[in-house]
Amino acid sequence: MGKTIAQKIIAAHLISGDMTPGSEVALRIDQTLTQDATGTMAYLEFEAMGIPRVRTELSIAYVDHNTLQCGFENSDDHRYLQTVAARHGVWFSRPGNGICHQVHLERFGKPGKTLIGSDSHTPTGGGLGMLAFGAGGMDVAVAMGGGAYYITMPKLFKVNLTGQLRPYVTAKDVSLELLRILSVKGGVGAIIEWGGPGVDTLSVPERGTITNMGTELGATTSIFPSDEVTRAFLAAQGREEDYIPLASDPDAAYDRVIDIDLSALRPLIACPHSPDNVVPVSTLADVQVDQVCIGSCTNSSLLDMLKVAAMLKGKTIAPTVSLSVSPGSRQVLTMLSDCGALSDILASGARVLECACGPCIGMGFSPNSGGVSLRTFNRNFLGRSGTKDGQVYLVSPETAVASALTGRITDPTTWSHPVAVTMPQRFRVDDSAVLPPASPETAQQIQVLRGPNIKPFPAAHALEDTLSAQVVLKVGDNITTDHIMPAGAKILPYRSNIPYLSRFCFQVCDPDFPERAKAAGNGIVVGGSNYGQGSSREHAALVPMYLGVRMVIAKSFARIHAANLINAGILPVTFADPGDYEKLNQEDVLTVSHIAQGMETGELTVTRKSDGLTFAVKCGFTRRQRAILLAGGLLNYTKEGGQ
Ligand code: MIC
Ligand code: SF4
Repeated sequence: MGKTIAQKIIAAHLISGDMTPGSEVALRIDQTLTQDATGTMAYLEFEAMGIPRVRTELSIAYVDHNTLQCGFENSDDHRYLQTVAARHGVWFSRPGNGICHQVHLERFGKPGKTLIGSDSHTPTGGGLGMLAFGAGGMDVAVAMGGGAYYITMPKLFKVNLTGQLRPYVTAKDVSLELLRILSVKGGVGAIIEWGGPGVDTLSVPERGTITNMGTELGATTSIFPSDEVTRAFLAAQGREEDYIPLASDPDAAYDRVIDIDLSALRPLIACPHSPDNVVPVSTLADVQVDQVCIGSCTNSSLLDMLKVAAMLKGKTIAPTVSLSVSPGSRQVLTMLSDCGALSDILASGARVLECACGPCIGMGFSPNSGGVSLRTFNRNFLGRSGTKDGQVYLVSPETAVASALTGRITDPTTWSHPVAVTMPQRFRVDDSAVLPPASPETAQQIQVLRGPNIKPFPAAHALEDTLSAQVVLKVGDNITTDHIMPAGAKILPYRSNIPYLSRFCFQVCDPDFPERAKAAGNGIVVGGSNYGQGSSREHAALVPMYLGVRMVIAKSFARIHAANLINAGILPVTFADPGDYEKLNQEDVLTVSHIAQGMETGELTVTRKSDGLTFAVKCGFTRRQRAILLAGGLLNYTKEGGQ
C-alpha cells in the first residue's frame, strides 16, 4: 500500500519502533528551534547533559516572546541565550528579528526534514512540507544532543480541499472551519495532512496559517505537500536548493478523510474562550469592538500584512477602536516599509508594534475591562490576554480590519472592493540579525552569561512504589497550560525561576492553590478531558512538580503536556471509568500501591482513605516512559545513561 507524506518522512527518520498507530516510534531530528520563554530552561537542561555541541543539522534560538525589558530579568535571559547558543553550536535570532515560526518558515524550514521546537506552534513548518512537532524543552534538549524524539505513532487524517477561496475568505477561515468540525480535541493522536486540488490555490504563508492552527485541534502535527508553490516560495527566499517535491502516494490510506470545499466557506469567528467556539462572522454583526490586534505566528506574513495595508489605505479606524499591527518578521516589516504599505497602516491610526509575539501572549496590549478584542491569533483562552474578563475573539486579518474600521464585528465579504495582493517574486533577504554560533575551535572561550534570575532546576523525586497524597485541586474539561501556568508580561520574565513562578500556578482557577499544594507536601490533581491543552511550556509540569504534585488523574490528556509531566517525573494517569471523576472531591486522600508493577500491566488501583472507595486508572506507558518516571524525570534518566 502507498504511503502518506507523514509516513514517508517518518520512515526516512525512523530510529526504532514500528509505524502502527499507537506504538512508540523514535525519530531522528534534523532541526530544533527554541524561543526565549521556553529556551532558557531548555538550554539549562542541555548544559546539564554535558554535551559540548549540538548534533543536529540546524539548531536555532529565537527571542520573540519576552521582548519587553522592564527589568534586568529578560535582558539577562537574552544574554544567557545568546552566549549559550554561541558556545554550543546554536544559531541565535536576535530580539526584533521576528516570531520564531514566521522566521523559520522564511529562512530555515526545509521540506522533508524533521523539526522539533519548544513551542506548540512549531507545526507551522508543515506549511513547507516539514514534519514539525511542538515539544517540551527537555525533549528539545535531548534532540539537540543527538537523541531521538519519541512519539506515539499517530493516526492519519486527510483534509481534502476542493474549490478556491472567495475574496475576503481566508486560510484562517479554513482553520476555524476545521475547529468547528473537529473541536479542540478532534485532532488528538492524529497527523493532519492537507491534500486535494484546492491545495494548489494556497500559498506557503496560507498553508502555514493552517498548519499553525492544527495545534488548536490537539493534532500531533499538520503537513502540506511540497509542490511547485513550495518551490516558488523557496526560490523567492533565495533558497530554491532547499526544495524537494513531496506528495502522498495515490493509494495512501487514511484513518479519516474530511472534505472541505473552499468555495463554500464564509468568514468565521471563534468566540470566547475557546478556539473551537466557532460561528459565522455575520451572526455577530451588532457586537461593538474595543480592540483589534493583527499579527502572531498565525497571521503575520507579508501576504497578510499587504492585505491589511490595502484594506486600510486611505481610511481611518473607528475612534472607539484601538488597533495594533505586529508584522511577523523584520523581513515583513522592511518590505512593508519599502513598498509604502507601512505608511498606509500608520495613517489609518494603527499602532505598529515590534516583530514579536506581543499581545498574543499578554506582553502588552491587554484589553480594557470586559473589552471585546478581535485578534488574528490562534488562542483565546480565559485570561491569556492579561485581562481576566476580556472577551477575545479569533478572526482573519480581513475580518479584523473590516471590524476596526466600522467599530463593530463586520463580515469583510460585505465590502464592495476586493483587494488583490500577490506574493513577491523575490523577498528581501537580510539575515544579519541571525548570529552564527562560534566555531568548534573557539566555542570553549565563550563565557556563558547568567543573571541572578536563573535559579537552580527543581529536583524531581524518583517514584516510590506507594503514593499517598491529597487531591490538592479538582478541575474540569479542557484545562489549558495557560490555566496551569499563566504567562503574560508580569510572569513570563520568571521562566527560569521556578520558585517565583510557582506563586502563579493555577491562578486563573484557584489563587489559593500554590499555598495549599505546598502545605500538603505531596499532591494529586484531578482533571477532566483534554487536560493540558495548548502550549508546550514544560513549566506547566515543572512548577506543579516543585509544588509537590506527584500524579494527575484526568479523563484524557493533551499530547505535549502528558509528555512534559512524564519528563518532570509526574504520573499522568486516566480514569478507567470516566464516571469515577464525579466521585472525587478536592481534599480526598488517595493511595496508590504497587506502582512499578501496575505500570507494567497498564493499570493501577486507587483507594480513597475516608471510605475505602477503590477505582482503576490506566497508565499505558512505554518501557522508556516507565524508566523515566522511575528515575524521577527525563533529566535524571538521561544522567543515568538512559537513551
Ligand atoms: C503560547 O502560544 O502559548 C506560547 C507562549 O508560545 C507557548 C510557549 C510558552 O509558553 O512559552 C506555546 O505555544 O508552546
Ligand atoms: Fe508567540 Fe502567540 Fe505564536 Fe505562541 S501563539 S508563538 S505566543 S505568536
